Amino acid sequence: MTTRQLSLGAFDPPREELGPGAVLLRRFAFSYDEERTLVAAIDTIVEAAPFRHMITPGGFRMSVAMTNAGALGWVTDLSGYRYTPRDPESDRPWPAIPSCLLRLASRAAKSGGFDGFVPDACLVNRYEPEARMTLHQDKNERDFAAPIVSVSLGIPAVFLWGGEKRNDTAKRVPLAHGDVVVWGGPSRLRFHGVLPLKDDEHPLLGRQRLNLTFRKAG
Ligand code: MD3
Ligand code: FE
Repeated sequence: MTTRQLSLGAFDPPREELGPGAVLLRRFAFSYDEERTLVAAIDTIVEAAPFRHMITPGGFRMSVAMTNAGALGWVTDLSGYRYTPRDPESDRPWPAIPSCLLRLASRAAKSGGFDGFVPDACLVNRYEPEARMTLHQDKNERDFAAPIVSVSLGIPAVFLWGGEKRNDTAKRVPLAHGDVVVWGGPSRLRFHGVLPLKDDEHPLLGRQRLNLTFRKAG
């Protein structure tokens, strides 16, 4: 038996380095929990804070529907992008991040080289066929030293992995059900987006893609 085989623990996820500080862990989401457990946890968030299409500062309705969990939630409206402690639709605090999702995020961060990651915000994105996210940077968070951990579920998407400037050429990275990416270090402020979703059907989630992003926002 080789040293590598002997060193295998409960699992040793295949990892793809996308760039400095950015690590793709294929199917990592199901290493500790069954997919149904994770989907049920997302359902508890959506029951307390339903998906909604937010309006950009420029007045456009986002094709991606969103909600949040955690002490802070990301919102946009005509007055701008920001994090808020309450859901503006209900004026109640955002639901707590379910513990299985918190554990998933910190285990993934650790696997990507970021020990001690405790997110205070979980943005949940829902893409139906044709929904997209144009190239942008995530810079409403207070501390760029913390990574962002993303979890993809449901039908596949093509992720656009750009550079430090909007016009830098973007690499296309297919993301599938259960894939987790840790975006930290020099990759934290790179431009990124998602191409319009192709119509497809997932056995558990139907005709949609859910993406969770765990952040340290405050
Ligand atoms: C790279 N979401 O919610 S997740 C977003 O698939 C967002 O829904 C996309 O971009 C989605 O802001 C992409 C991957 C991701 C998230 C944050 C990043 C990649 C990132 C922050 C910095 C660099
Ligand atoms: Fe983003």
